[in-house]
Amino acid sequence: PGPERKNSRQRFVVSLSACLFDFVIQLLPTADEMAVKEDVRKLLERLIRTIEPDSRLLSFGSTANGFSLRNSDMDLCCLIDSDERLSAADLVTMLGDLLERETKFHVKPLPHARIPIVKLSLDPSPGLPLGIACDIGFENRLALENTRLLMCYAMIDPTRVRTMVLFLKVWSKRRKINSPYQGTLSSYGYVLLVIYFLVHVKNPPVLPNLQQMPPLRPISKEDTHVGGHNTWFFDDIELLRQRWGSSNMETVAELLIDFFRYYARDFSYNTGVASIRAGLLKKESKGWQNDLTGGRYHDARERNRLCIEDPFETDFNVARCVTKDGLYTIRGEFMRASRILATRPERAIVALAQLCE
Ligand code: 3AT
Ligand code: MG
Repeated sequence: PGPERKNSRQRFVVSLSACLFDFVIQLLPTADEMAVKEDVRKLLERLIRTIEPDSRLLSFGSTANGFSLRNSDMDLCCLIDSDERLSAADLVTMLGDLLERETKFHVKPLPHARIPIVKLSLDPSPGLPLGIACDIGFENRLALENTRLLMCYAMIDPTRVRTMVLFLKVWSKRRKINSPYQGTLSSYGYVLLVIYFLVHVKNPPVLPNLQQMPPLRPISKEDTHVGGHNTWFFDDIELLRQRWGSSNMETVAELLIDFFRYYARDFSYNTGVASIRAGLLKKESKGWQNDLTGGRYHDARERNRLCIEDPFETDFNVARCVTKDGLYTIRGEFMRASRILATRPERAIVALAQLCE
């Protein structure tokens, strides 16, 4: 490119980066909101302890990993530190009854779901203008660990990682491609796509692979396995910050532009599996080809259109809810975003508004 074009590109990415920071900051939860959520967690923990005295209620998902937007729902996990405990289904039923009696929450127990949960919500009120939505699950230790993994990734390079993730969450919600129940991808799935891109696609990488770094001291299998899954990763973030200086100096805008281009054009959707643990894998090697028919599920063919390996539950495709139409829409959105950013409108703020229209 001639020097003039190069200059105009430089100006655009600098101003787009500034706009991205401003945009995202406005969408962060307020201190008030965080305090209310913590109060709700404590209240619920107190109530649960009337059923299971040795239990703790922990937060996971976006409220705990640093990727929370204003008014995002609360994911809570109840851990019970005793050997004789009720089944998750029984707990869900009992807790549902208790909360219905004792609180103002709307309560919906789902004891027979794949992962039994109680769904709660509070209507908006003057002190809580947007209400609150919350899911309580039981013994979901893997979710606590994957939350901690994402949080560690966020802490290595908070500015670039958090800005990209938060922007993509807003974008995917506004563009209506963030509903696993309607055949598109969960927030968790988008976060994994971002980390995959920053660890395995960018060269030099923006983030190290925390699951493949050598441990500082010998580790035993008991310490690292949860329900048969290896959940070890390098989590000494202070040390990592001293040691890991990425030589990738791209701005958040450059990374975002490249992210959209990569998933619009280059990712091999038909054969590839995005794994933050192991890089690009083949569907074939995991038995995730989408032409596999038969089996227990009528919709087996639909389940592996988009493949994202869970970092710990490696036989689990995080994007299994994405349908053929859903993937078509998502890729269309990646292309649209890529196109808008390639035209470099005069003002970066216009590009952002257009992206999230
Ligand atoms: P929102 O702010 O709620 O949009 P989030 O970061 O809380 O985003 P999700 O609600 O999608 O993300 O997921 C919350 C946590 O639940 C993240 C992860 O620990 C677990 N989780 C969600 N979906 C899956 C999945 N498909 N496989 C394994 N764990 C999952
Ligand atoms: Mg959530």
